[in-house]
Amino acid sequence: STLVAPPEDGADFIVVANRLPVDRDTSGETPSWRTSPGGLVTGVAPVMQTHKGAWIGWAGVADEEFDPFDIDGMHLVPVPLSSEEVRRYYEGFSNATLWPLYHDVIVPPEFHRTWWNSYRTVNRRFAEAVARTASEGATVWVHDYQLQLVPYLLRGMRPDVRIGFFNHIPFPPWEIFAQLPWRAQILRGLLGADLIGFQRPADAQNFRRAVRICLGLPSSGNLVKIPAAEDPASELGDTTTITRTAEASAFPISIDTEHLAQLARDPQICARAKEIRAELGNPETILLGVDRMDYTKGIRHRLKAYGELFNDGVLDPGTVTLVQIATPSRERIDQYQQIRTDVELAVGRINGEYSGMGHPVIHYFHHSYPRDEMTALYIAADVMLVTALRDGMNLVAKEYVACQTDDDGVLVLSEFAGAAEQLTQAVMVNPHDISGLKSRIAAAVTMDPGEKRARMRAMRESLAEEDVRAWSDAFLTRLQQTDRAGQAEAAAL
Ligand code: ADQ
Repeated sequence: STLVAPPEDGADFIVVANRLPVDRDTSGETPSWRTSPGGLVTGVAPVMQTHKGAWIGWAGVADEEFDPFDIDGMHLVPVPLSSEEVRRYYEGFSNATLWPLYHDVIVPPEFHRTWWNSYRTVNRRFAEAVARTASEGATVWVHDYQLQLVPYLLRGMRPDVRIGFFNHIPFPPWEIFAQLPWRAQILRGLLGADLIGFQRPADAQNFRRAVRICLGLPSSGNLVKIPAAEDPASELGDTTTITRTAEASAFPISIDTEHLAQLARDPQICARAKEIRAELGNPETILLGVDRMDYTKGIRHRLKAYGELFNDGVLDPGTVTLVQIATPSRERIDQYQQIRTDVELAVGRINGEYSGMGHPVIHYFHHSYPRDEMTALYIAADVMLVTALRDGMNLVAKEYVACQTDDDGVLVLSEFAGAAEQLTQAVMVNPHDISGLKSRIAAAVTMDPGEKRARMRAMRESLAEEDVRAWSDAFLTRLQQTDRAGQAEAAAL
């Protein structure tokens, strides 16, 4: 790569993510931007405000270029994508190659060289945008699987900046990752960072092991030793001269716990929760599922277990109902059309078989809701079902817990969600084990109030400490230390 000179008036803290935290609103006379406050915004907002911050990402509109702009105290730098790049880089390589590969190949990943080429092109464009925006010695935090080459490319252009990377999804075991034709390039891409963060220690371990096997680079503890020669043509670089180290370790992401708890105490939202219960016919038990419509979330397994419980006479259709919300997601990808069809078929069958007049056993919604309504649903629900087959973290599980301010609710949680490592008092399930899933759901429905309270209180207490600010603080503090530690380590070798 060619070196890029730091700009005069650059930003000293930069977040890089596939998407900017805004949506284009074209409903009015002149198009405008609407902020879409996600978890990441909350986590990095304090740093953005105390530094000269910038956020670099795609604005969500293909084939259009936008100038940088400011909104809600954030400086946003849009990176353009053509509609062909959206198909190849985003829907293709990111979501039909990497996403299934990194989630235990639940569906077969597709490998296409055209998609890979587009991924490289777009990653380079992102890296260039950062290189042009970052002040001398700036801190850059790159997010997620869409941008795994950015750390390496950016380091080539701007060796002066500190680079952190956080992977929001799992990192697969070598035995699965090895399928990827461009595995070495992806690992090198990530190793361009000083600190590579993962959701679970096991993900970090998988990454370091892949680096050892594929690139022949040794690690000690969480530190990977990086040799001088980073020869992109060879799978075994020169491991003799080590110039720096990169740390790969776990930083489990969290939520804005206090804000959610506040919403959950808001009288209007509590009234809405009561109203939801009434609208559902005041059943004895409300179960809730909230997911993006994605094959990783285990919605089919959940529905199968739930339906069988009526057939077995364990659940009574007159007193129990499930609210299943599945947010539309990645709808142009075949496998996402398939999962939607499968889920809708299952919902139809179960309702057809067990519902009474005016009492469906499943209320199914395929759209998204404002935060207030989501909170009311969390409060209204007696049992939350999180049955992901594989999930980096799963914030829904944490959000549900944060909203149970009266400690009255049960979380059924997949052991394959990263959240299982923090929410250890949940009712744990292996979603592949339908019999086990059924007995856990039944146990959750009939759990006695004392046990519910004890479990929920323990989980809420841990979330009060480990919120999304604590997460970003921990990562960014480590990033500052790692660089120095890395230099010292390298010098000592
Ligand atoms: P996701 O796969 O999107 O995130 P998750 O962590 O559950 O999964 O986050 C979903 C978010 O969307 C939650 O905040 C939830 O409240 C919200 N949401 C879901 N359905 C909604 C609806 N119908 N209306 C409104 N809001 C809705 C990826 C990884 C996860 C990881 C996160 C963060 O796959 O494993 O936890 O990133 O790192």
